[in-house]
Amino acid sequence: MAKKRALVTGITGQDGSYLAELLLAKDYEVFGLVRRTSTVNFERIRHIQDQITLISGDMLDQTSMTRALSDIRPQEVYNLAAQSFVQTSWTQPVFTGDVTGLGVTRLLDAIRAVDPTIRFYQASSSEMFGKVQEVPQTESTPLYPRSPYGVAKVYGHWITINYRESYNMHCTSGILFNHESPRRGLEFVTRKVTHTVAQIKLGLAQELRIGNLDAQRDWGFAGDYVQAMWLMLQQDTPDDFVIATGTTQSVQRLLEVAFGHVDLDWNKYTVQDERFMRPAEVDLLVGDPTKAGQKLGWKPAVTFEQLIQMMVESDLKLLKAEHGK
Ligand code: NAP
Ligand code: G4F
Repeated sequence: MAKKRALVTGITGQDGSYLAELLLAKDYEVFGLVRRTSTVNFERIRHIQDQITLISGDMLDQTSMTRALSDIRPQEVYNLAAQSFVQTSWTQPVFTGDVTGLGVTRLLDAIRAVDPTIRFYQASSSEMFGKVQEVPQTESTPLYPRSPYGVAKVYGHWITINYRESYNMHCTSGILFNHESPRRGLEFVTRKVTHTVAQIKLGLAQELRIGNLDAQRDWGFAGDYVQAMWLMLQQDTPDDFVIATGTTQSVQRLLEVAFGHVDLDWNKYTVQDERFMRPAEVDLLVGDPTKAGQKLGWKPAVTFEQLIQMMVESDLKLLKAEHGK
């Protein structure tokens, strides 16, 4: 039997790399849409690069998507591409709206034109809940985004539902809460903390400059969350699903666990810095993954403490290799 084909946008990102590994393990032919950059940034997929096919394309360029879909003829498309850093969305609001919001419509419309039977996954975000209207947040919690990124994701979420309802397409939206890993970008708070903690432990840095310590997030492991993405596209009926751990931790708790893992006192090394405060904050995110548990049989395996310890260990290893320690 011919292998199933999947196209992943954002394959060079954190989730794209874990999802590509999962799909390969499930014997898919995996294709990734990658944008042109002046330097190659394939670090996260280098270990599987000979097993996947990369296609040139951009979320700003619908022609490139139509061409990719016509050439590949995938059965499944996972849209993970986005300008995904919330802080940057205040300095680049129009660009964020174009890539993270309108980009979804470009891709959906390319699918509609090439093959409307393709199953589509949209990477929606808990950031859409923003100023939360209820705790915990479920699939039916009203949305109240608090950043240009959150607003763009609301657009992407609703256009996914709209294509499902207008054209009867298999369009599914995963509302994923924060998920992290050793492959997380260095600008996000978990990785910034674990990387700096490892630097301090090895004598390569003296302090950690940080923003709001009171913000609370529902943090899970990216490796667990990509399994939910795949499970969603195996359902007969497209739907929306919240993917979360159901527990929440503060940024201060993150510091305690990360510094504590290497026997350091976070208080001695941490400096609050206005530059990392946001014009509008999302104070408390905690998701209710009951529906995903019941319908997908999904549940997270890695705890918050295990996740942060895994990330600190990985950063220690990385830095020791880089600095010959
Ligand atoms: P990430 O590491 O920032 O990866 C983003 C990916 O999008 C990268 O591969 C990037 O390519 C690609 N991309 C950006 N602009 C593009 C463009 N114009 N055309 C084509 N590709 C473009 O993000 P992530 O953490 O893996 O998240 C994956 C998706 O889930 C994103 O949509 C994010 O918004 C969403 N999400 C993430 C979380 C989370 O906690 N991680 C939670 C909810 C939702 P380059 O390598 O070239 O930059
Ligand atoms: O790690 P963060 O930058 O992630 P944020 O804003 O929650 O967004 C991530 O998760 C979303 C899901 O809800 C995704 F959709 C999105 O793409 C991205 O993956 O910040 C987390 C919290 C914020 O409240 C921020 O104010 O940490 C607080 N924080 C405190 N000090 C900091 C810092 N965040 C960063 N990045 N850097 C700091 O120094």
